[in-house]
Amino acid sequence: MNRFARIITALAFAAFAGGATASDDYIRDYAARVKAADWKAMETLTVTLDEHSFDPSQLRFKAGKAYKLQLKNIGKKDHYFTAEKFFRAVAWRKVMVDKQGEMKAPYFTAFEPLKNGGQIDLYFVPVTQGSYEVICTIDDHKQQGMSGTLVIE
Ligand SMILES: [Cu+2]
Repeated sequence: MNRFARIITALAFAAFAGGATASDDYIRDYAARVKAADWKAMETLTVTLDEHSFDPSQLRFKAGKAYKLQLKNIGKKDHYFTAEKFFRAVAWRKVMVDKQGEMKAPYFTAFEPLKNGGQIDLYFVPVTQGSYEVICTIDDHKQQGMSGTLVIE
């Protein structure tokens, strides 16, 4: 192999190695998984955001089951519910702000229910088993206690 071919081979390998990984993947067949789930048996869970906590801070989900996760901010400050890896491990049906609208996308990164009662409802089917971190990314809120764990089993 001449020097040029060796460089090309190295570049091709680097491109392959730098391709999709678990951390930047998402549930590509989400529409089929959402359709297959039993939405009549949907379970509703609520997380309350406040200064400076998620309550509860640990949630467990069963893969394949339909969920509505309500995020309610009862605090005096805005807060984030950021769980990038978890949000790529579930099949999204929709995200809803009651009487305001619905959003649909293959995956999301973060949600910010606004202070003094803001609420966002997430509809999804958990897929990839694992333990995922959720944090509030505003200022030092994570250090003050706004972190939690979302488990898919
Ligand atoms: Cu916060």
